[in-house]
Amino acid sequence: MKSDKKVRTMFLVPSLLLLLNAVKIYSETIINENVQKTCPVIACSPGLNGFPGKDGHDGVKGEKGEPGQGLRGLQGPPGKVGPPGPPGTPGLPGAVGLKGDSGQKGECDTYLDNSEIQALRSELDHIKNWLFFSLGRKVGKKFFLSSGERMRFHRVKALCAQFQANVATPRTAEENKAIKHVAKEAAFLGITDEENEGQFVDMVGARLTYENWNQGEPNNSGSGENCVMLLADGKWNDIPCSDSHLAVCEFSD
Ligand code: MMA
Ligand code: CA
Repeated sequence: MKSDKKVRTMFLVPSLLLLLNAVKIYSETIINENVQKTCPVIACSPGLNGFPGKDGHDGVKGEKGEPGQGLRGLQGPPGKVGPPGPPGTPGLPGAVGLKGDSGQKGECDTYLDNSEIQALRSELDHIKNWLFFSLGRKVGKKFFLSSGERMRFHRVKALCAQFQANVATPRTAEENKAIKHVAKEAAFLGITDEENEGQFVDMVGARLTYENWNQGEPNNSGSGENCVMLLADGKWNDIPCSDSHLAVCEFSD
């Protein structure tokens, strides 16, 4: 029995030593793991850390940094329209334009045919007749009209000329009668002897072919009488051109 016990002991002792060694290695491993898990500060620093201190004063502002390397953002929407600026200086005059097309000659003739023109002429004659009936008198192609105003001879000439007319100058007894009808009072005639005393002529200097002097006229009375007036009865008298009498003009078609 003693020998069995020896043999068993010879085998058991080394096994026990191996087992002890394994337990030792295992227990050290567990201890190291627990230390790292439960007390990292103690494991890394010799003492306990205090509470964090107060914030320090602001430092000096640093220099502007370099532009960032990031991608540029999208362009923003346009800003509001600003107030209008002051007006600019006037521009230079533009170039002269091209010459226009020549108008069509006689284009207006196409607007009225002959019958229409004839109708207008007829109406114009109609209106003239009304005028003569109420204000004037027509003899042949001549018609006489009075403005109803009295004025000196040179003004009568100017007034008639203004209407492309002439001072009333009777060439016949009929015309003389027509002028008497138009003139409700004494009127100047287009006859003078301003150029040659005693030589009465018309407004273009032509000798008279018809005369109707009152008895004893022309007498160049007083300081001189170079103009002629039509009396109420149709007779003529020479008078000063500076007198004022009715203006009667004669118009031709
Ligand atoms: C006025 C004057 C003359 C005219 C005589 C006629 C006195 O003068 O009208 O022109 O010849 O009368 O008596
Ligand atoms: Ca006279």
